[in-house]
Amino acid sequence: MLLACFLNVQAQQYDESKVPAYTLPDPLTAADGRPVKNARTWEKIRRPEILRLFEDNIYGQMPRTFDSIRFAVLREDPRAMEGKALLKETKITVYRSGQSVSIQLVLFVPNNAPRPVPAFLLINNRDKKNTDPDRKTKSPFWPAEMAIDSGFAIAAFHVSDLAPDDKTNYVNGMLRLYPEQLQTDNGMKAIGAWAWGAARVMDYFITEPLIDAKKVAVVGHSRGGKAALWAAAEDQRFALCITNCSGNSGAALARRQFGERISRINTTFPHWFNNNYKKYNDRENALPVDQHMLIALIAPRPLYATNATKDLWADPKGTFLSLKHAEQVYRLYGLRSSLPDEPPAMNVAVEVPPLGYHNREGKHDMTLFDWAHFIRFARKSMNSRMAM
Ligand code: GTR
Repeated sequence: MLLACFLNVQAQQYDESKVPAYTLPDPLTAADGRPVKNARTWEKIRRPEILRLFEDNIYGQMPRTFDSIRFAVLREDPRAMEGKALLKETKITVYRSGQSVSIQLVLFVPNNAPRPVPAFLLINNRDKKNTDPDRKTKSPFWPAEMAIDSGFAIAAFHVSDLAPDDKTNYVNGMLRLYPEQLQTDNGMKAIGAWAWGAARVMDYFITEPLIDAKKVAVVGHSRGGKAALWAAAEDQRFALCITNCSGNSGAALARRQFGERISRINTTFPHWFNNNYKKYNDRENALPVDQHMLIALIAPRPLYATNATKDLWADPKGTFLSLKHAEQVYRLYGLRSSLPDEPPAMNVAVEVPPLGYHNREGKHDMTLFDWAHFIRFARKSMNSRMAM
């Protein structure tokens, strides 16, 4: 067993010259061979096909129905952050078939910006202290003061409310409402559950007069970044997606087999993706999709992806290439990407919508540098003619 683990770790590689030749599945050829030449055919035929392929082969189904949803205010402080912001904590409870699940949402809204305001929503996969409503802990992972000073609301929920991040306990969350998901090979697991949670927060934002629900960015780091991508792909109400160091099964191309691979992620985290995904362990080329098609599902909405130079595990180049290969779908909407042909130098941000990217100096993390660029990109997205 130990030896097997060791061999598995050894199988990951960081040598660009060892990236195999590969052919990506074409986002613009429909299953019946028809070329997709305009946004209409993309939306009517090809986009639903690709969404289905991701559901069936990677992230699982996304249940859309439930019996009811309730929003209960737990705490409201109009003079939080020394008067700069309103703090509102809300319990979002979803009911189905006699079961319920609750999401605890922390939200700060700037007091000096015209309401309703645009918002960032973080899918928090790290310690809850990172999103401290009392601001005793001020973490760069969720720099609420920075967002508030920039005129944005900022919200967060913790992944454990939806599915504990654990291969046995992940079922003890929203999946209690959807036990049928556990009976099928294309049923959702933890990453799907976290993305589903983001969609329920959006259900709440739509009823919240403080928030401009047409201007909500879903943000996630690493495994949270995978969930943010999936949330934005599944729920087109998100105006913008920010995926930080999301790597394998996130924004990085699987076929490059660089850094983390499908076999490894499925072994270490068997509770993240559906059962069918295990068929692609060491068989990346057999997948009917690659991750550029996940980016394409977010088009024409703006997307910002990041990497960190010391985080080769998440394949910075493969992430950049994924965005490049999604450009063709943005073009169907008349949107030109400003991404250069080659990845930009370290710390150089391409922050022109619809596709933004940077590779920050440093390790696997989400920092003030990253957030400063998210804010600039979100601002530009809002000021342009695009979705946000
Ligand atoms: C790693 C995993 C990555 C990424 C990361 C994280 O162990 O291999 O895919 O999700 O965890 O979430 O920080």
